[in-house]
Amino acid sequence: MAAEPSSFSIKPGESTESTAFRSALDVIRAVEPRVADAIGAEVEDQRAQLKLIASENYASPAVLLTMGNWFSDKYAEGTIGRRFYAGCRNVDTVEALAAEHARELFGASHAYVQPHSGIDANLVAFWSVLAQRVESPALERAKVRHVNDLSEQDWAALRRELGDQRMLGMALDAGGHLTHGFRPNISGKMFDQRSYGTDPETGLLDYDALRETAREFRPLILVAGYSAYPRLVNFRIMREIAEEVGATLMVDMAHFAGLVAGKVLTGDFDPVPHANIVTTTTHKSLRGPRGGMVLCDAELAEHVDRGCPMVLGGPLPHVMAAKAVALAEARRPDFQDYARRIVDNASALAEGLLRRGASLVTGGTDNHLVLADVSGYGLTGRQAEAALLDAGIVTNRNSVPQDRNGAWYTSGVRIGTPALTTRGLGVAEMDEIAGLIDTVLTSTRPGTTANGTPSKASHVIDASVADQVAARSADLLAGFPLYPGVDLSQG
Ligand code: DSN
Repeated sequence: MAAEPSSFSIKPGESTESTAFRSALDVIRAVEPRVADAIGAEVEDQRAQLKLIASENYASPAVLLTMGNWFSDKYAEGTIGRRFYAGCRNVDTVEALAAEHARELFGASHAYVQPHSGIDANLVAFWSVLAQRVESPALERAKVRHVNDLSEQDWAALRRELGDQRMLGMALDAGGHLTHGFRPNISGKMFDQRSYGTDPETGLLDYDALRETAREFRPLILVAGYSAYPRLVNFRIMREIAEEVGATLMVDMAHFAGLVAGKVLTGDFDPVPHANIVTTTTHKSLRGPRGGMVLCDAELAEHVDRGCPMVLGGPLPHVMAAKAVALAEARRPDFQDYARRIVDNASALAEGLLRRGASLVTGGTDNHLVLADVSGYGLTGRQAEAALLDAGIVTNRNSVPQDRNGAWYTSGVRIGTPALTTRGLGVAEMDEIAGLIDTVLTSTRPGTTANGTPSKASHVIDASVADQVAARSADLLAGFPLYPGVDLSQG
C-alpha cells in the first residue's frame, strides 16, 4: 500500500534537508566521530522499528534543525520584560512567537513556554497555585530577598505556611502520572496527597466516586490528565467538582495535547476552557521538540511567569525556538487530519487486538493509546515488552489497574499510534500490526530463574517467530519511509 504523505514528508529528490543533516554530521564527526555514528545509528534504528511508544513521535526536520544553533549559548533567566541577563532580544523574539502560537492554537489566555520537560511544567504549576492560593507572609518575604538572607525562622515559617497543602490526582496504576501525587515522587512529598482510581469492573473513571473523595478530602489542587488511560476525560465535570470543593483544576494534557491541537478533543473534552491551569509536553502527540509548556488563566499568569528561576533552571532558547516552529506546524490544517488519523489508528489497533483475543483495559480506546493486559498470555509486562522488542516492535510496559506485578514488572503493555501515524501508516496496517503483536505474545513464555522457578523478568521466544515478525515489520515499514529525503550515507 502506498504511503500517505506525513505532513512534513520530504519528497525524494529534494535534498535541502539531506544536505543540512549530512553537513552537521560531518562537522560533528571531525570532533568526535563516535557521536556522529551514534546519531546516524539512532535514525537508522528509528527507521527500522515499529515505534509504538505512546509518548514518542518523530519531529519534523525543521523542528530538529532549529535546535542546533547559537540560541543554545544564551542565558535568559526570567521572562520577556523581566530578564536577569542582558542581550536577550532575540530570545525574546522566539519566546514571544512560541507563546503566541500556543495561545492561538489552544485558545489560552496565557502561555509559558520555558519548562524543559513535563515534570518541570507540573512543578511550575504546583508552585504557581501555591503562590496564588496560599496566604504566606514568609513566601512574600522570600520573593524579595536573596535565599542566603533567609533565616532559619523564615524557612520554618515557609514550611509551616506552605506545607500540608492537599493534592488529589489520578492513581499511577489507574493511568495517572508519577507527578500527580505518587507517594515516592516529589509531588507526593510536597503535598498531602490522595489518589482517585477507576471503576474496578469497567476500568473507567468514576466521577461520582471522585466527587465523594474530593468532598471529603477538599484538595487545594485537583489534577486531571493521564499517561496511560485509554479513554477521554470530561473536563467540564472535573471543573464542577473542583469548584464545588474549592480546588484549582490542573490538567496535565501531555499525552493528548496533539489531539487538542488537532481539534479531535473539543467541548467537554478540551481541557483549556475548563481548567485553571494546563500543563503539557511538546514532544508527544504534539510532535515538537522535547520540552514542556504551561497554559493558564490570566490570574495565574504572573506566578507561572516566575517559573524560572523559582522552579526552573535557565530556559533553553534553542528549544523554545523549536517549540515556535512545531506550534506553527500544528496550526496548519493538515495537523487536524493527522490528529484524527492518530485516533482512527488506535481504534483499529484495539479492534485488531480484541478480535485476536487480547484483553484491553476498559475494553478499547477513545484516544491515541491502548493498554493491553498481557497476563492472559502468561506474561508480565516486562516480558512482553522484551519479546516485542526482539521482533522489532517498540512498546513500553505499564501497570494496569490493581496490578499484581507492581510498577517494575507490571502486567501491561502500553501501545500508542502518534509516531506511526506521522510515518503515514493507516488502519489496514494497524490491523496487521495487531496480528504481529498477538503472534509474538502467543509465541513467548516466561523464562526461569537460577532456582528453576518462573521468572517475572526473562522470557523465551520462538526465534523463528521473532525473525518472521521482524522481517514482516521491515517490509511494512519499507512502504512508509521515515525522512525519505534524508540520506545520511557518506560520500
Ligand atoms: N515518560 C512519559 C510517558 O511515557 O508517558 C511521561 O512522563
